Amino acid sequence: MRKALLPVESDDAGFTLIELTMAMAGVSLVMVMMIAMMGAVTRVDNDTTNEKEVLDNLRFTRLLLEREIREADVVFADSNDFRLHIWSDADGDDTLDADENIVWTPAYEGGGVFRLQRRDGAGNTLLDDSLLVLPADGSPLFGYDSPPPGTGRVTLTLESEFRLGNSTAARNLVSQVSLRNSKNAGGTGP
Ligand SMILES: [Ca+2]
Repeated sequence: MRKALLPVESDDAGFTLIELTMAMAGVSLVMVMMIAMMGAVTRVDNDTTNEKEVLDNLRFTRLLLEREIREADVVFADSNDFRLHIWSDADGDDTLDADENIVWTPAYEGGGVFRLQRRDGAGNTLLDDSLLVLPADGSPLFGYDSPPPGTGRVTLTLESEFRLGNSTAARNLVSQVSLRNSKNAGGTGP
């Protein structure tokens, strides 16, 4: 009895080994597929995170500039496509105080990328977080409805690049801001 059973047990063992090998191969295949899928999901997730971060920064920069331009009283004549020179009479005393004499210019970081820098006459300097590039469509950073100092509305074109897979993509935000307190509609500033 016992002897008769032995070969059967042996056969069972061999069959189980083949089964096990096949099962392991199957599991390996599924794991490889899962890892590949997770890689793809992570890449898409990274792209989305990059784009979201860039857009969040751009929106914050736009908010900062919009608020400042809206409150500005004068856009000085030396303003141009890449330089915005304004007077924001914060204390309303009709006098140009040092900290109300504000210049926004690009500060180049290299590699075609720059940050906006805000300087005032009191020596305060602020460097914005957004990494900007020149607008691909050739739009100026600062556009004017009428040449400074007769400006009543400033158009901002803020553009950033972010990684998309193995390449880069660009997003821009365009915003038109009217000077609410304009003292220089007639074209004369201090
Ligand atoms: Ca003042």
